[in-house]
Amino acid sequence: MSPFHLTRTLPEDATGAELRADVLRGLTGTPRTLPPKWFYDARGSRLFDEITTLPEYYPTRAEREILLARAAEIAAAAGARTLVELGSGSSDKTRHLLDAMTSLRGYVPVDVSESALRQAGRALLAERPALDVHAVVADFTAGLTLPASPGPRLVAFLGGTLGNLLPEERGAFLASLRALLEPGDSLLLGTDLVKDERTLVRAYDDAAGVTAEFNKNVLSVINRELGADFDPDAFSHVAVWDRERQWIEMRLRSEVAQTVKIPALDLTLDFAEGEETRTEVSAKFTEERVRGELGAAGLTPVRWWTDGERRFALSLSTV
Ligand code: AVJ
Repeated sequence: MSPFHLTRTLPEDATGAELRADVLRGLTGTPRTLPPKWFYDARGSRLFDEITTLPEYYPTRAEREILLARAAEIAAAAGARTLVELGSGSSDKTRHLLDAMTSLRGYVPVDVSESALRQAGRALLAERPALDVHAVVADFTAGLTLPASPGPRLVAFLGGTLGNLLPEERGAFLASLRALLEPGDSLLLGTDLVKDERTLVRAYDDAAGVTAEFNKNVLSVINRELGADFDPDAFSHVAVWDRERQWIEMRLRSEVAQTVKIPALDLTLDFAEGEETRTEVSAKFTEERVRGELGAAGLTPVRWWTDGERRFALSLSTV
């Protein structure tokens, strides 16, 4: 069996310092905001996994449908010896792709969660003992250095997570991905597509209330990590489609006028009744917009695949 390598690029305390900075900036700004990456502690990750199984939340199923149907085509077009996966999580959707990549020698999963990387790496090596797995614990939005690996490389960024970045962050992020690629390498990008408002809003405001729990979980994260006294039940979940900016916005609405203390930041916040804090943007794309943003980052889109209902897309780009 090939050894399992793991590289940490996150300093032990990076998360704490970043959370404090993000919460301070976001909750003292106007309007108040919180970055979506803080949803994902152990409970938040479990809730997200539950979201992906909800009848209303179509993106995961639509993307899996494309990967299943097109894995051989994607593998042939990329001809890669190394698969790099950003935000690999449990690597389960990637299995289809890995199985189709006949020239594959190495897999480089990149994630902020070391436990997810270890678990996924172990499971994968049990099935593919000849595969070189080099996991990287990193925040891929903060400038990424990859371990040396045989080219050509296929960098996969799936799940529609690009949409959680704001437009200006997206441009910088795609340019940083472009900078990682060498001639012959390619980028496989998953993007959710613009569709009717009802379908979009229901995907982010499910009947069982799982997305509401997921949204409020960020308050529990801040309570635990920063000693705050948010009462998650005093906030309600809001999901709205911003037609102009073409994104779904999740917010937490303060149901009453209330004061919240965040001791680790020496901060006291007054929330007005009805005041909303933006907790996530999830942009939806058209093919033209994806092409435009890839092109602006110096990437050349070469293939475009959607599911049968054209809800979600995978695009392949080269440099
Ligand atoms: C992390 C991009 C897969 O924006 O759809 C799910 C996160 N938020 N429900 C998305 C999410 C609310 C999700 N992705």
